[in-house]
Amino acid sequence: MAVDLIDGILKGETRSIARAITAVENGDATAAELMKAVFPKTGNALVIGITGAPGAGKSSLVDKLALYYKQKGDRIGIVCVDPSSPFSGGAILGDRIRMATLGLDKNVFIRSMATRGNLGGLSRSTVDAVAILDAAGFDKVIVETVGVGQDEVEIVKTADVSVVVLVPGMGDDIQAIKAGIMEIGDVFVINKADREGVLRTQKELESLLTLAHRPDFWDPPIVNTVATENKGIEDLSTAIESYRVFQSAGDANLTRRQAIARWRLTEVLQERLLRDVLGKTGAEDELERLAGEIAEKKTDVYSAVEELVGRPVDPSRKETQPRYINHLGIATRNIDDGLRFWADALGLENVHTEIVKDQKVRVAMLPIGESRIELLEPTSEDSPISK
Ligand SMILES: Nc1nc2c(ncn2[C@@H]2O[C@H](COP(=O)(O)OP(=O)(O)O)[C@@H](O)[C@H]2O)c(=O)[nH]1
Ligand SMILES: [Mg+2]
Repeated sequence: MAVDLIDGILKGETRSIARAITAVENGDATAAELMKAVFPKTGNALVIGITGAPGAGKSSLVDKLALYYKQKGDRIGIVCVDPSSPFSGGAILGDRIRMATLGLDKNVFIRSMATRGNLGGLSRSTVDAVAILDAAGFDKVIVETVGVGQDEVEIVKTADVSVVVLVPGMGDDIQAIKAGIMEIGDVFVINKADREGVLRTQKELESLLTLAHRPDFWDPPIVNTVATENKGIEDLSTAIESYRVFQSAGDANLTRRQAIARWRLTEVLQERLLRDVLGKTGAEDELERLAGEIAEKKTDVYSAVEELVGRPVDPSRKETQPRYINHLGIATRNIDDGLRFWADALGLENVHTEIVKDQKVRVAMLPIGESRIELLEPTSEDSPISK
C-alpha cells in the first residue's frame, strides 16, 4: 500500500485525497488497507449530513454554509451523493461551478461520489470518503444526499448532525417523506423562505415533531433560510452547533455510534461476501447466464444462488432448530450417585454445588464444552424435582 498516499492525505493534499476517494469508490484491493491506516486519524471533524427532496436547495445551502465556515477559518470538505443533481451527473463541470463560488483553495474540497456500481457500496464508499476527509484535517465535512432511498438515509444517519431541508408549501410531501427522513433530522431547515407558505409549513412541521418521540429527548430546531440570498446561514450554523453540544454531553452518543458501527459492519461484510462470490474470474459471466435462465424461466432465483454459492442450504434444518444448549437439568434422587456416573465414568468435573432454597433443590454443575449439565436433587418431599 502506498505510504505516500497516506502521508499525502494526512498532510491534506488535494491530489492524494482525490486518489484515495477514487480507490474506495472502485473498491480497490488497496482500499481496505488504506482505510485501516486512515481510521486512527479520524474523529476530529464535525460531520454534517444534509438531506431533502431534489431541488429543495441543498447544494445552494451547502455552498453558503461552507463559505460561512471558511470565513470563520475552518477547512471544509464536501461530499455529494445526489444522482438527481447536475453536480453528480456532470460531476466535473458542476464541481467547477461550485468551486468558483467557494474559491479554489486548499481549504475547501468538493467531491461528487460516482453512482453505485455493480456491487453496490455507494454508502460504504461515501462514509469512507468522509473518513478520509476527516483524517485529512478538515474541520467540517458536509455530506449532501437526496433524501430518498435507504442508502441515502443511512449515509445521513452516520453524520454527527443531520439536517433535513424542506421548502414551503409541501404539506403532502411532508407526510410522504416523514416515514423516511423526519425522524433522522436533528435540525430542520425551511429553505426558500422567500416563498409563500413558510408559516404554514412551520406549523405542520412543528406538529409532526411533537408527535415524534426521540430517544434522546432532543427538540429539533427549525431554521428558515433563503440559500440564494445567503439568509439564515448563521442561524443554521448555530442550530447545528447546539445539537453538537447537546449530543456530546449526553450518553446517547455511544448508543448512536454503536448503531452506526453495526450498520457499517453489515455493509462492509455484505460487500465483502458479495465480492468473494462474484469477484472470481468468470463469475460475472456466470451471473449473466443465470440471469438469462431465470428470465427464460429455466431456473429460479434460489436455485441460481445455490449454484453461485455452491452450498445448498440443508432443507432438514429448520430455523427454529436449537443450535446451542446453555444447560441441561437432570433430576436425580441423589447427587452423589449421579456424580459417580457423570464425573467418575465420563470425566466431567463438578465445579460448583449449591442449594437453591426456593426451588428446594441441591444443584451440581458440570461444564461440558460451552454447555453444562446440572444435576438436581430434591431437598424435600414437596420439591418440584421430587415429582
Ligand atoms: N427562491 C429560492 N430559490 C432557491 C433557494 N435555494 C435554492 N434555490 C433554487 O432552487 C434550485 C435548486 O437548488 P439546488 O441547490 O440545486 O437544490 P438541490 O437539488 O436540493 O441540491 C436552484 O435553481 C436554486 O437556485 C431559495 O432559498 N429561494
Ligand atoms: Mg444538489
